[in-house]
Amino acid sequence: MNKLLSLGLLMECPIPYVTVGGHCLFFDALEQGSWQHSRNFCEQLQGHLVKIETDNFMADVFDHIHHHGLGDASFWIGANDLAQEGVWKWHDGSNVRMGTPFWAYLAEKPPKQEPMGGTKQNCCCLNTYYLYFFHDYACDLEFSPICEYSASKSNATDSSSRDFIVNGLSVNLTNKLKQRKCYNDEAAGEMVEVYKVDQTAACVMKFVMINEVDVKDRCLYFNPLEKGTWQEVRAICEQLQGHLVKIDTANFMKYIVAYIHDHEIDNQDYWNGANDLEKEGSWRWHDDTHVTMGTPFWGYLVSLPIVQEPGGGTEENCCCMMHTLLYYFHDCSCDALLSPICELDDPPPANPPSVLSDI
Ligand SMILES: [Ca+2]
Ligand SMILES: [Ca+2]
Repeated sequence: MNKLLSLGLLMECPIPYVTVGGHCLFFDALEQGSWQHSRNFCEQLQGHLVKIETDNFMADVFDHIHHHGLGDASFWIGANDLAQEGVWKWHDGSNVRMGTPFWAYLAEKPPKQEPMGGTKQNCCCLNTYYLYFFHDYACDLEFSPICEYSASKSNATDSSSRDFIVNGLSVNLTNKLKQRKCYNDEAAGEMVEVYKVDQTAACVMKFVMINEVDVKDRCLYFNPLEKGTWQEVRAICEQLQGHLVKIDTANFMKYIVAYIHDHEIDNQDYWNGANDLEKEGSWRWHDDTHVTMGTPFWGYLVSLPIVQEPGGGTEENCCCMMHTLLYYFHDCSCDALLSPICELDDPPPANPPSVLSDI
């Protein structure tokens, strides 16, 4: 990164805003009011109710709430379906992303995900009770505002937030087929669509490459037909020169969950690489890096009060993604029989350097 860019990252926010994830935000836990009141409150501060368009930014917001002692407050954000029931929008008219890992859920059969309040609930709240996952509520309830400074987007240089292509997953099938380039012939025809793949990208065997602005060069292999214990499917991944997938960013998680739904392999449950086998409560990936805890990664059991996973102690040491729990992380017994999502150890670069250029 060059010097100017790194200076840009040190963007200063006008009082009372603070920098969170490259945005200028103001969390006012003392102010309470309806969604409309909160929106007006933000406008008086040259802002708007915060727009949380990426999962990575959602993780930053959650992190800020927890590290600044705001964990008892519930907050209004900008998302609403006031103009048209069921069509959730931000203040600037852009669409709100639905599903995992943004919205809260009820673990029912079949699983149900918020928003579920119909015309009675048209405003989106990050409720402490629901672990700050998105939830629709009646707009006249009283919560606190999270304001975002309206000019902060033009100053921010956080590429994960700014350059994220909201509809990147909804490229039409023709485009997907044109862009797909990362399977051998054997795999062609089965589970082989990708979202955006560089023409020069090449994963090996049955791996598919996710190559987005915010998630680069990740080669994945989903096999819903294979089932095994965590150890067994880990061995399968290792035979393929890979490991059980390391889901290290919330945006990456979003693409994985979207892939599972788009390919209709969403009646299956999957293992990822996270485990606390070595030391109880210390969740690690295959490379010994720490697993990020909390929202928006980890799910919860719907009980009173709602408690976030992992909660299984020494009985449950492997991380599962269950379709009935909308693919949020849960700890499971490592002996459960689930399917692998493998990731290639050394993916080829999407743009390999040409040795013949400029000669
Ligand atoms: Ca509604
Ligand atoms: Ca455990």
